[in-house]
Amino acid sequence: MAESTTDVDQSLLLERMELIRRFETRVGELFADNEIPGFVHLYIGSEAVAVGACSALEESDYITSTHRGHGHALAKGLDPKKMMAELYGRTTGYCNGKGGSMHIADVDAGMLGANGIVAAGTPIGGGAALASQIRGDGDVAVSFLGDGATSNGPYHEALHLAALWDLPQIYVVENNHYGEMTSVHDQHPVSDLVKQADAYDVPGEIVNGQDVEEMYEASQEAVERARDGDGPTVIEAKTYRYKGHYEGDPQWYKENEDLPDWRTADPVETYSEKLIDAGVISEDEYEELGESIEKELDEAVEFAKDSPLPEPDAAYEGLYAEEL
Ligand SMILES: Cc1ncc(C[n+]2csc(CCOP(=O)(O)OP(=O)(O)O)c2C)c(N)n1
Repeated sequence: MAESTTDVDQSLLLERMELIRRFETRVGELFADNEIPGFVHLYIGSEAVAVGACSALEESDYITSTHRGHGHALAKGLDPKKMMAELYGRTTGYCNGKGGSMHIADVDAGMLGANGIVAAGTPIGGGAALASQIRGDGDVAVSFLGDGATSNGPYHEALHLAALWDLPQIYVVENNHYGEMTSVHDQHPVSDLVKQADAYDVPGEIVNGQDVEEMYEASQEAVERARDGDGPTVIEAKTYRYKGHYEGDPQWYKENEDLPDWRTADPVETYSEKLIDAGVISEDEYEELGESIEKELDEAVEFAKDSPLPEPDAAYEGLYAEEL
């Protein structure tokens, strides 16, 4: 049996990654069939990043997400049924069907929102971290952002303040090698984006974002540092965006030779093989896991389709806070 490198529940890591991979694959198919309105940006290829980072968190901790947020939401424990309903624009969705793919949020679960504005989650995470620091409750906030987002002002303002005030915030930079249709090398003067953390005297680490256990270990260290009052960390997860920027993107800008190299390090396949080889799960159990997730997704789609669309008047609801 291969030696276990981690104290975490390995089966749960695999389960969460498998759920994200299958949820995203299903969403891609439904979108192609014109079932889902709006834009959809899929997370396939980066499952280990969200799952590794969120597995180091408690339920009361916070995350902020990006326009590619389904994986983050599922990793934080959100319900695929309510997510699917939101994607379908139905009243039973997380935002009553008014948010769609880019605005899935569940404050009670610590998921402070996917976000259509690049880098906008970073100051929101900073606010959550500041609130936790003032309350003294030990909660931390993880802000996921893309490589493209690291050149946006809000990230640097948030990081600056987090460093100055020792906020319990962790920045997970998902370097998936593309920002929209441009390669990371054509957008950034540095090859390792984590170097930006030096400017704020913040500890930074590069992690293989295709390895869920490596991602978990790095996140756990950063979480401990944050809970101990020692301030923020930047983790640069090197990963890959298998799909286009959005569903329907023909990806003419991608160099074909990029893909095979990264696919050999597929985070879900390599981890399932590792756990089967180590005897943590059997091949049969792995197959059953896939089947049970597919069934859960069938039910989620059925639930979404059976749910009503919002009434036009609902556009006037939720504009102002009702309780302060
Ligand atoms: C402030 C802002 N500028 C530009 C855009 C348009 N836009 C949407 S996604 C994107 C690229 C983001 O790239 P990255 O952060 O690397 O995320 P990825 O799509 O690779 O996951 C851009 C420029 C936007 N939504 N918000």
